Amino acid sequence: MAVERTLSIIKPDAVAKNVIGQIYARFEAAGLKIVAARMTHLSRLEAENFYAVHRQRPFFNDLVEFMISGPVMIQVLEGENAIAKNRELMGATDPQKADKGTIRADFAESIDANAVHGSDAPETAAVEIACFFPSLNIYSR
Ligand code: RTP
Ligand code: MG
Repeated sequence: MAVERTLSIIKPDAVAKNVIGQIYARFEAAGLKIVAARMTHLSRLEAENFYAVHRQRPFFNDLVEFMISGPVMIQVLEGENAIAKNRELMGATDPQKADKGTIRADFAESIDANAVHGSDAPETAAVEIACFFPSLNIYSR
């Protein structure tokens, strides 16, 4: 299986809950290595650009408001099958539907405040990583 990179964001609700370390421990236990990380408070423009694919959706404004409601922790995860593995650790978008033991089942409140983001495909992972991390700030093996 190929070694991949994926972009992960710990969203404002989970940062406010003080569970960054607990979420990082799950990445590490699953064999995903944190090869870049930075805490930031997204601007409205950054959040709008990041979720641009959802611009026409009815939840877009709420999503952007939520993503700029507090600081976020952004990281690049690296490992075998990292994109799917991270999505598996995250659980379903709606925490009510997320499998037991997933990040969203354990730390998220609602479909809006759902604790984490993870890239959904190699193409989006590449774009999202480039958006937040110049390659010289990624510390791979
Ligand atoms: P994310 O991009 O944040 O990792 O989440 P996802 O892939 O699981 O879900 P996606 O379809 O990409 O949606 C992005 C975020 O928009 C919010 N959402 N609300 N009210 C709704 O029906 C609805 N659908 C999506 C969620 O907060 C989701 O994480
Ligand atoms: Mg998504």
